[in-house]
Amino acid sequence: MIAKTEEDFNGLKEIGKIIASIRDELAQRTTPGITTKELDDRAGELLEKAGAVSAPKGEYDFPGYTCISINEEVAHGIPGHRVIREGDLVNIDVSASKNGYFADTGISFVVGEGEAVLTKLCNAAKMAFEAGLKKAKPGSKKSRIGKAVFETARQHGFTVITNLTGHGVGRKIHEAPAHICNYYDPWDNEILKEGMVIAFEPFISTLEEEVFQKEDGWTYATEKSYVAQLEHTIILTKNGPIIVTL
Ligand code: M2C
Ligand code: CO
Ligand code: CO
Repeated sequence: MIAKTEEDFNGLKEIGKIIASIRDELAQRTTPGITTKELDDRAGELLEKAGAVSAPKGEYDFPGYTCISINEEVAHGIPGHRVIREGDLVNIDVSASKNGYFADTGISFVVGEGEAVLTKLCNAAKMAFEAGLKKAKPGSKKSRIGKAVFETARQHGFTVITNLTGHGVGRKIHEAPAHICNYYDPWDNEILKEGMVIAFEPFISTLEEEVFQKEDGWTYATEKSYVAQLEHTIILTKNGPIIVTL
């Protein structure tokens, strides 16, 4: 969407704040021995208390309030009986709506002491996010964001996932612009606009460049790589980006 009115800005900030605090509470509760379903149940309680509706459940009939992905799972992981272990790479992705406004946020992190490469991967996702954010300006080409993400991944010895992308958000969970790539697409001539609302979510990988969908019809996974994501909902303005999910 293009945010124009005070109501738009306030609506996006309200749902952004709600999902950011749910993301942070779930991340804090992610300790060895807890199941992904236990985390998701807590998200369900928190969403209800806040008067918000899970976007995956409400828009796509996803079997969970949030998407929780572990190790070889990259995104759209279904909360269930999988037990989280020390050293696991976990991604928690929370998206929801309130009063007709949608926001989307996600974070990857390592539980307790893990392999050094996993921590490095999560830090690279953060750096790719920051590099892309610098290019997220009204009047600039959308493709500059992906270029910055790709270059940052390479600088840190990693690659990017080419078949998962960021997207527009605001009045729907996924809306125009359809794709914010993790690499430079020379055919993408789209210009970012004042007030444009995007969910920017670089996916940085240790090796493979594509995810596949598992037989459950939801989970995106890799064969032999780890992938880290960092996602925030951002309103682009001439005075700089407003991150509503900080
Ligand atoms: O937009 C995402 O970040 C998720 C969508 C949840 S709806 C089941 N919030 C995303 C991540 C990866 C792939 C597609 N979409
Ligand atoms: Co998301
Ligand atoms: Co998203």
